[in-house]
Amino acid sequence: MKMTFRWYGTDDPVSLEYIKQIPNITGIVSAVYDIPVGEVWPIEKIEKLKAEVNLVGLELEVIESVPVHEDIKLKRNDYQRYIDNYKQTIRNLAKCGIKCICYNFMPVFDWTRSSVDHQLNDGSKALVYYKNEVAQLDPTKLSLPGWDTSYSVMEVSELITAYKELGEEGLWENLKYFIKEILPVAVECDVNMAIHPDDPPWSIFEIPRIITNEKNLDRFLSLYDDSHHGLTLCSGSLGCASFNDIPLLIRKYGKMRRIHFAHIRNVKILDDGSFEESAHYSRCGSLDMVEIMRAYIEVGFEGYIRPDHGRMIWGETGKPGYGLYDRGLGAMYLGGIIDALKDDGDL
Ligand code: DNO
Repeated sequence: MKMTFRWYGTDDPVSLEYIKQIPNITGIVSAVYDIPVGEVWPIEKIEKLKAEVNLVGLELEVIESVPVHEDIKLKRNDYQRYIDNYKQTIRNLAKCGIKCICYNFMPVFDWTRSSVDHQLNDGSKALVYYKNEVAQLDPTKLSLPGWDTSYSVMEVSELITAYKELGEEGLWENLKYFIKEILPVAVECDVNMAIHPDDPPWSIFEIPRIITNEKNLDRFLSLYDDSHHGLTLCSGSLGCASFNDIPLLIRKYGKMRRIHFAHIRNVKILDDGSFEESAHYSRCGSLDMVEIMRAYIEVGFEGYIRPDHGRMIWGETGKPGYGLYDRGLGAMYLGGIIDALKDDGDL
């Protein structure tokens, strides 16, 4: 396993030099952020990002994310041009040494929470999803970090209507088309495509969501019979629904060599199915992190792993979920579990 850390580029308040000081991090996960969704990522920009990362002695082998344009997900308007662009971006990334691309197929909204700075009992601030509060939200007025904010209120309303009309099966059809188009390129370039599950893994605002549970992950993987077609197994996204058994999913898809990237974080599931993002430490949430790491080690996982969302602690401010301190604690906790479980103590 290679322990990595997400970095949002030069605008990120967390510096590469600080990330480098976390003892077990060997690589950075990042993206080119100044290209509009759907356009080709030029080689020069990817090379520049890579050079910045390499300068501090870290690797850049994973991209999170290359976003999928809504026209592709809806298979309308300019979708074929955007798919061709996506293929070219895969080729360009491969030329720069990228081995794994994370992406998602969530309509309109990426991850969704009711609050990104909810104060927990210990004074730290965390992202939370309270079902009753989400039910009150106006989806056209939402804006969270990581979301594509280039859409106007009108456009978001139109998109929501289009997805409701498309429905789940329509979304599956469009995903299938996209996968059949891009995977041959990924295979040829030897790049692993790792879809990120929907977060949370259930439909929100009556918009379909399909990368949600074991049955649908099976269906997704059956769309293309090649190991380059795989998953970002996100313990927090899938694990906030008690119907998902994370160690079981890791063992199953890990044995099949379909997990390429592991996002590891803990969540505390509340009685009504709401959840709070907690510290990585097992006792703070509902997931058994030791069992999760045991599953990865058992299947001989050799892909990339990263601590996922952290709380804001010690007065840190910044991008919700992506501060330095709590993710640093998470990386060390996960590293400690790995060392304790592995016979040879080797990452
Ligand atoms: C949230 C992240 C997601 C993820 C994308 C992948 O913090 O896990 O935004 O990067 O869904 O495409």
